[in-house]
Amino acid sequence: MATLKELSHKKELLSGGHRACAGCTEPIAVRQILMATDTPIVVCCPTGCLEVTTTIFPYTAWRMPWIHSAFENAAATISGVETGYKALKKRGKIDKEIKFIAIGGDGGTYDIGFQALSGAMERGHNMVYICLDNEAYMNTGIQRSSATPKGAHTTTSPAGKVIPGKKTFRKDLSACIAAHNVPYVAQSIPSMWKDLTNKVQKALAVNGPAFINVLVPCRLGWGFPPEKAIEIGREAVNSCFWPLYEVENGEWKLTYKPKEKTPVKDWLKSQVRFKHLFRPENESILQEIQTEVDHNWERLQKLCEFSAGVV
Ligand SMILES: Cc1ncc(C[n+]2csc(CCOP(=O)(O)OP(=O)(O)O)c2C)c(N)n1
Ligand code: SF4
Repeated sequence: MATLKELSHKKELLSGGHRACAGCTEPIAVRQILMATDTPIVVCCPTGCLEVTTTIFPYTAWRMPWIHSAFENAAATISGVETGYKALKKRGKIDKEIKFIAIGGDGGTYDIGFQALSGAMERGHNMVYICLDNEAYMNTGIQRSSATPKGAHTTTSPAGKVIPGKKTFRKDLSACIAAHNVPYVAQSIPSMWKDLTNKVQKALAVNGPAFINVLVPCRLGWGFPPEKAIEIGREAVNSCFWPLYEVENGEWKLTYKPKEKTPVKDWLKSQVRFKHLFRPENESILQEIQTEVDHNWERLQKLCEFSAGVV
């Protein structure tokens, strides 16, 4: 695996000068993703923060072939491109090794693009789908998605007299994709660059579909100072709210175990979207969130132990 020094010498495939907010972790994640390979890549992005901030007409920040597709069908678009590539290769019209990646937000992945993603995974395309999960529809003004955590304030789950933020827990999309029995599924975060670049390398190396769910702290929707973005991501991992693991050919493995599991309220406290949860009347919600995180963490560890014995 490449060292940080080696990676720093590589040409950046996403240029500066894009329009993401200061402190946004999406461009950081994308740089890490694109650094993980020397093979030429074609990327497809549905509508979302990454797309609107990197492709303001007539400019592009992508130093590579890049396709924009509708909000609902990035996985279908890239699987079509991959199929076209295979056909050209078969006819001897192309001999280059090329990799195909779709990168969507949680709205375009957990919700509206879910059918396209599920279909592409099931058909077995040689492609990687990466979700940049900032836990809401940020580009259109911070509306809740099925990835938004319970209790978060968004413009469509506003914390006030009627509701105390989002009422339901988040969807476990990584487990949904693992249930498609694809060769590689993982969760990662740009706060742990080595974890993310290793996982992208593995995902690109498998013959078949791979999926990586990347938590990307959003300074605007989450509400934190821009310089805290990487630290806040690390806290999500250390509290086990966002565990780092991979599912390789059916075997679940933790790729990072926090030395000390921190209370999830410390992570929640760092963000404006959870501010109301610290009022005395919302104490029980904090407890519910901690119970859910503990339960998911226990279950994940058991899955890892169990699958190591049977795969
Ligand atoms: C079918 C459809 N519905 C709604 C929209 C409007 N729209 C564009 S981007 C977006 C939200 C994107 O959210 P997400 O995928 O989470 O990406 P983020 O902006 O948070 O990075 C919405 C609702 C659209 N373009 N197409
Ligand atoms: S709204 Fe959030 S995800 Fe979108 S560019 Fe700004 S910080 Fe990044």
